[in-house]
Amino acid sequence: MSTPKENKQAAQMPKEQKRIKSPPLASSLPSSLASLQDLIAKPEDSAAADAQVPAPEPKDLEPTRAGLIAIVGRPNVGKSTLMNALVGQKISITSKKAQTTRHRITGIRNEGQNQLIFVDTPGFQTLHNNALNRSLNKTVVGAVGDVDLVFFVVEAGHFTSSDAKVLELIKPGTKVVLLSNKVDQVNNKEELMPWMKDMQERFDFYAIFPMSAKSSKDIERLVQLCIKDLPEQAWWYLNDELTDRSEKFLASEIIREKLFRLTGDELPYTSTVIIDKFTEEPGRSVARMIKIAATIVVEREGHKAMVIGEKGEKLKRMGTDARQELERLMDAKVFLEIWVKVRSGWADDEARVRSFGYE
Ligand SMILES: Nc1nc2c(ncn2[C@@H]2O[C@H](COP(=O)(O)OP(=O)(O)OP(=O)(O)O)[C@@H](O)[C@H]2O)c(=O)[nH]1
Ligand SMILES: [Mg+2]
Repeated sequence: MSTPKENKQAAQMPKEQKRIKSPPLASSLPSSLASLQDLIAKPEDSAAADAQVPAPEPKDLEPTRAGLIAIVGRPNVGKSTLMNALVGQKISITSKKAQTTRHRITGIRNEGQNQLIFVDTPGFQTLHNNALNRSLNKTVVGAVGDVDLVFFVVEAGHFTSSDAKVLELIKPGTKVVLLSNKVDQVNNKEELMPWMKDMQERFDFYAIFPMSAKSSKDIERLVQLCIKDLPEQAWWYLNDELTDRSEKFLASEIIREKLFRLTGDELPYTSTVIIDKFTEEPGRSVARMIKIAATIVVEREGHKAMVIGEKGEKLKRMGTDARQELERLMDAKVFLEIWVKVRSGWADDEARVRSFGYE
């Protein structure tokens, strides 16, 4: 887990490395489904939700608050979708494929005098034990260490042994909110009540919150729920910062997202993206021009053929999709070149996993 000092250091990184702009995500999210929070929120929460909002006090009399909130759970439960919705901007990639997130990614949201610092984490792995997965799990363990709140994400109505293993990582005494996500996929929401009762008996959750990460109404309620738990202290990040990650990192992630989305299940998760070149020049007709050269690393020749596709069609599409999204996010003209390389067994090789940028 990063310390306030490390976070402050991150806050002092050169601005050009972090300038990420895109239209707000929350406004494009589907409208909320009838949510169950009213049925289960603790009494003080529902009272707070129903209460009249008091007139704001003069700003300089209000204390500032800042707090760290780790988002953890098994793979594919919707952690990164949630993180992006909370921040209001895409900073963490998402896909139907498990193991999409591979790094700890910080996302910042400022709400009045409050700074909420969310930490998205890789899905905790319990199936395969290779060097890559050990590294991902280490990242998760590090992230739940010293935080003010943990969002423990599960799929509504499900609690598997993989979910239980994640819960075991959390230090006793930590406030844990159970986020029962993807509630939009549950047809009869009343059926969730016995499951939620069972969950409350299993663990002393601070709150249980059925929700959909794709519902802007649910996201706003979740933000209000956790604001009161932030400690009174100075902000860690500057007002306009959204993430601790650089544009170069974002570029590799967006390319990996397109790789995952366009290849689906046929490509094993052991593929990665390396940025070989990332340079910015002033453009003639645009303010920024960014040249990126990237390599997709796969484990076998067969995988390489899969990524390239017939007559190079798939790779071309990945390049176009990634370039267009990066141009939007970075507000720049982007030139993107992607190569594909085979490195057999890289995910089992500790040194190589580290050389590819994993912890
Ligand atoms: N229907 C529905 N789908 C969701 C919701 N939240 C996330 N998803 C989908 O679930 C899939 C996985 O989402 P991610 O956000 O990538 O999940 P993750 O937990 O970050 O996954 P890893 O990084 O692999 O651990 C994506 O296809 C999302 O669109 C939700 O509330 N409702
Ligand atoms: Mg993720």
